[in-house]
Amino acid sequence: MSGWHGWFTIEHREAHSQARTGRLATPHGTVETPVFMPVGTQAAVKTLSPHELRAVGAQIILSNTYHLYLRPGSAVVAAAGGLHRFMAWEGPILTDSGGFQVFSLASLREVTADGVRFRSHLDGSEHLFTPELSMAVQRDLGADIIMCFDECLAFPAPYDAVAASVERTTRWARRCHRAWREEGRPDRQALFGIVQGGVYADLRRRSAEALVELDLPGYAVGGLSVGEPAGLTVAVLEAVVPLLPADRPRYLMGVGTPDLILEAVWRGIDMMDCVLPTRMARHGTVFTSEGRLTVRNAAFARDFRPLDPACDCYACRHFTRAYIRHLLKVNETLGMRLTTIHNLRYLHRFMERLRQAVRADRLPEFRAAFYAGEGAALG
Ligand code: PRF
Ligand code: ZN
Repeated sequence: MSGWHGWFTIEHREAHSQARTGRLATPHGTVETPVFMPVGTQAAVKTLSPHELRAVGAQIILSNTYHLYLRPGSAVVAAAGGLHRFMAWEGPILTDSGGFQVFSLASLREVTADGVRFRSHLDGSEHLFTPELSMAVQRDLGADIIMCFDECLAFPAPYDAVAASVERTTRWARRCHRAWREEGRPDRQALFGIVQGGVYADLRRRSAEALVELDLPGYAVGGLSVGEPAGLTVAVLEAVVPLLPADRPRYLMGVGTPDLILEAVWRGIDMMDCVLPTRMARHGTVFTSEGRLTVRNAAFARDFRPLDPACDCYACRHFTRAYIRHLLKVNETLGMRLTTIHNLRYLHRFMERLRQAVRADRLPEFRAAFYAGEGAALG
């Protein structure tokens, strides 16, 4: 295989929707799509070891350029032999560009044509992030998939502000593309573009068309799940996906509830990530085949059933709701580890069931059964 051409192959197109199954071949193994990517912001999926991640069915994980640039610094990770070796995760990794995190975490931002000047949320030190720096840091981290440096505005944002932001994001994507081709590792790292444009159809189109012109290995839909109602998320997705090349992977950034995952896959999305399942778990809320359950609640003090009787995860095979509730109440870290293992296992099994439904041309049946049963209470 030469370069990224041929990284993605579509296996099956579902008969009643835009959904498809595929295989994404990376230098660290092949990923079956549609796929959910757990988030390991600081080079760790909070509370879990790589061995445990593997055991819940994780195929690829996401990490963050912004956080790793600030701590420990990309030079440390590069000296360790790259992010895979540093964290001892041998599977594929995707790094986000820092664009989104600079806008959501850093303070005193100043956006210029060149990039974003900001103060670290950790110690107040001043930094300038540019498309070229994001590409250099992501090259040194060595992820299999890297993302263009973009600007993501919160919802709602006025039309003129979004138009200017799309203009900037487009120019930054061209600079990322040049840096990746000339100073990066295009043979080992696939660069994905990120479509912005908020909820404005013409701006989404402008953004998508400019990125498609760059002929990138994959495309992400950014700027969603930033405060807009779920109906709008789905409407924008429906407008954007047809603008993207059918033979490239499509990644919806920051979406991770089972219902939105299902609606996104229905509309042709291949990859998703979200901190929600792991964050919810640490706060004591788990997905189950009967809906969401907050195991911290007093109602479970003497409930000696597993979190989800239908689940095959380590937590459900060995521990009761009452015990896990106790661990969470007394702040034993095992409690958060068990709920995290369970939620990730639940979502990876959900993705496996989705892929099976797509392959069998039974996505409408899967969707109807989901909303009649577990989906009614999952949200
Ligand atoms: N851009 C980047 N990362 C992101 C987003 C984005 O728009 C989102 C939007 N929900 C999540 N993560 N670079
Ligand atoms: Zn479980």
